[in-house]
Amino acid sequence: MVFGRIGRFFERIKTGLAKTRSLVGDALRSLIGRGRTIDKAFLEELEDTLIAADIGVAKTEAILDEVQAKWKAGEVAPGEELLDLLKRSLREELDGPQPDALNWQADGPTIILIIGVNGAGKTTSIAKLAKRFKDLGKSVLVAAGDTYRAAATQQLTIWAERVGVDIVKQHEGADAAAVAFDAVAAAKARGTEVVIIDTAGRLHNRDDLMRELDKIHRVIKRHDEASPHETFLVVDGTAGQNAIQQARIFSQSLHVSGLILTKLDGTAKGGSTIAIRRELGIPVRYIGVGEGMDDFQPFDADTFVAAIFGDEEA
Ligand SMILES: Nc1nc2c(ncn2[C@@H]2O[C@H](COP(=O)(O)OP(=O)(O)OP(=O)(O)O)[C@@H](O)[C@H]2O)c(=O)[nH]1
Ligand SMILES: [Mg+2]
Repeated sequence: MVFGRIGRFFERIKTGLAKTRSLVGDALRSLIGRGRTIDKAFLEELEDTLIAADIGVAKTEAILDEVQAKWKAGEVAPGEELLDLLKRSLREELDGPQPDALNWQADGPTIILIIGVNGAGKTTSIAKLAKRFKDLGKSVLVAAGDTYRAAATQQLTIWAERVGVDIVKQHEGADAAAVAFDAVAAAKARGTEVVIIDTAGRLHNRDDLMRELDKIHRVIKRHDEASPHETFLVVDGTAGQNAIQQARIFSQSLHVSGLILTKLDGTAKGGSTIAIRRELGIPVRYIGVGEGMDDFQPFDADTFVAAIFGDEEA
């Protein structure tokens, strides 16, 4: 049974990453698979292919250096061996905690704060996370901490109903920190195991936003000094360098424990996962591969690389 379930997950991630596979995996396979000699012309083509795959300039250079060094030392042969070297290098870059290995709390709720720029996919990812945790047998409560827009609370309410989890919310314009405080209080009273707090992606300016996040921190710490136990930064995986830049602002102001990369289904830019992970230095914890509540995957480097290259399950 368990294997069947994992198999379905793998099929889903393969489907979700289909566009990335044709740009990244297939391109690299067709360039390298022919077993061409590793000369200057080949390395230039490899560089172009890696850059086109959006894995970032830094990682591209690191790979080229490694390939050249290993080739000179006679440690790698063209063709399959080189392809394996490349996959290994990508897996190492993406490595992080085991899937779903969060900072789970044994007594009291595990509090997860979700942050990110507007439109990145925060609210949808909260629904998916709630579903994921529910499937893992945990009780979940979501907090409508984006009080900036009435529609934000409404959107989360609909998701909470669909997924079948509790929600704590207030009126538009309410104090987001008060919503977060009440949500944790409710979870403690009800014995709920996980609280996921939504936040606004946009306030009037960046200082407002950071002040609000700061305040949420302060009030939930009144419940539990160690909270939030996880802070996930949601990043639109299709937005390229711009997304990295915006994400960096958050990660400089707050401790971020993990990334959720969204919208990897509609794009060939899945390779940017590597660039984002490298540039922010934060492990990827989950990825979104569609708009539905099951279009979500705990991130695993081996599975991700296998899916990109169209390999059998890792
Ligand atoms: N294709 C695809 N669409 C996604 C994914 N995740 C989110 N979306 C879509 O992206 C849009 C924005 O998602 P939201 O969850 O509302 O984003 P948000 O960060 O909460 O936005 P604000 O609250 O406005 O800051 C919605 O139309 C979602 O359906 C994904 O993994 N794949
Ligand atoms: Mg939202």
